[in-house]
Amino acid sequence: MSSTQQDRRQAGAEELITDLDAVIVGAGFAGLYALHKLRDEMGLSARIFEAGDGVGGTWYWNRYPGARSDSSSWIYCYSFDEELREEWQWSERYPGQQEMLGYLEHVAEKFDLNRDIQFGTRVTEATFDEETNRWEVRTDAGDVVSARFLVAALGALSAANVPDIPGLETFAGDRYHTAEWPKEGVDFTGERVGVIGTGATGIQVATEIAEQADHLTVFQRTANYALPAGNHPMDAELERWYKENYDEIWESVRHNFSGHDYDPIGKVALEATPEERERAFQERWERGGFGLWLGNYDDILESREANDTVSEWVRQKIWERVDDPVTAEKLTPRDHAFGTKRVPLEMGYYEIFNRDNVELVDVQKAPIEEITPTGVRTKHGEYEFDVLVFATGFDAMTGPYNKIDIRGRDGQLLRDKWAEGPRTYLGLTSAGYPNLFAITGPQSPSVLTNMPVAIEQHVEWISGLIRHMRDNGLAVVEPTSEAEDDWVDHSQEVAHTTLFPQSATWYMGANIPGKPQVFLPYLGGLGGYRQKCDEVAANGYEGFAFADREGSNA
Ligand code: N01
Repeated sequence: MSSTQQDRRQAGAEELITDLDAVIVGAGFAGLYALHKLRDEMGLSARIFEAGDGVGGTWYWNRYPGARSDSSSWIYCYSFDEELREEWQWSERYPGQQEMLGYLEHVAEKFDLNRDIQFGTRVTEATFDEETNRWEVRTDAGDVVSARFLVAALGALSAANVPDIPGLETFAGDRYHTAEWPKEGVDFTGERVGVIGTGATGIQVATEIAEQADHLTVFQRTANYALPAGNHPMDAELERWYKENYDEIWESVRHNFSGHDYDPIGKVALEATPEERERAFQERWERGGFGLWLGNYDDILESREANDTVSEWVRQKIWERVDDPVTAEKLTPRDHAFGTKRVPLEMGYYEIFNRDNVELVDVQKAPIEEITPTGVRTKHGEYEFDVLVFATGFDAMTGPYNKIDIRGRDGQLLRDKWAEGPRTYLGLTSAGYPNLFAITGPQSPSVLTNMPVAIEQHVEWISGLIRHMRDNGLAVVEPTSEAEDDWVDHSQEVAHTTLFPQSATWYMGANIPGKPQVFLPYLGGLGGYRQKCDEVAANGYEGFAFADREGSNA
């Protein structure tokens, strides 16, 4: 809040309140489509508040070198507009950050969205007023807005996590988190660089920095099973193919498990011969992408024995690519099952460790004890740097909600309600928080899917519900506690039929000290989830309670 606004509030001066039908928080893939849908297709008054000074969300903030999509470009985009999909040309299978950002800027321009986006403005508070049945939303720019609906398009991975390492503030060199990368870029030429973290981001950024820096040290706590991306330029034939088959391709990704273009093998690994498995794994490896993870045998993420077959196979592949056996062993994951931690895609990552200017430090064996003015001290010694890069991930899924004071009925803070883990109905709504909708929120398939496909499903479902309310003179919607309890239980049950909860991952909240350890996304698959949401709607929005404008139950 600006000091003038603060002074005004403290002095109890009357505030300028804007009335809207909907406030949307965030101008990434989700927020942009929500604005288009609610404003242009449904005629509602709506505004986005966006902390960045441009659209793009993830693609606005994550400008680090090597940032790149890991979903096929022709399905990592919107499908809702035929003209948009025809006119846009992707240059690669996996577009880089600048191309992704360019796409989202193009979308904002095409649909004239910017006029209803307030940039550089962070929503700090949202309070549901039980008298008026409206949300009062406040921002750090001093705005006060009253809205019937609040749409959280916050992103699942938008609350950057910088670990609380002693001495962090004392570092005298330059320090960056990958998700808050400076727009002007960073020149690593001639620099000694330390990268902390080897998740999907750390792997991408280290691969690029290795080429430029004088010396690069990668601090690895958990080795990952990274798979070759298999990126390639788009050619005319591929573009013709996906444009001609667009409807069919999208019909498939909307209804399959992950929203990606990988078909499961349709049998179990343990019934295949070793030769068959070898062939199946090798084919997927060569094609690149998530095929080994999302298009593999049916039992690899459910049976430890089946999983061992692919885990061991990927370990061998890592060994084949790294010259030094000690480094190869450090890079080989042995503490978790393949695929239970988000699988990163790489483009030459393992080979950087064959270079003279790159060193790998295992901080599981020798944890980081302190950041010093000149570098990083582990149990085994001190490393000196000019630049430190934190590729240390996010307070995933619930973190972005916890950063805002969201008060529902009886003034209860959402973060207090979620203190033991998120509680939602369908990952879309939460009891006690009427007319609040989460796009790709916790307990929805979200991060386990190709996000734009999941986002379109959510935005379309939410707008269907708002339309239903309008057609029936309803003003307030809220899930029942029973429906919510059932969904929370179901979402945990599904996760626990798999190997996922056995690994310490951000899916489980394990990367943030003190965070409750519950499986955060919904593992039932996008297709099944879509069907469930559609059934709920077809059955008169079962599990929801409605009230009219005066608050009378309907
Ligand atoms: O974050 P992460 P990310 N000391 O949490 C380590 C998506 N994404 O930004 O594994 C030392 O995965 C931590 O160690 P450990 C994708 O969904 C997509 O890489 O917790 N190390 C880990 O190595 C992805 O999963 C793309 O033991 C510490 C790393 O930091 C998600 O974003 C690209 C530490 C964090 O890895 C998050 O990925 C990039 C400490 N104190 C990301 N604290 C696409 O391609 C943390 N670490 C689209």
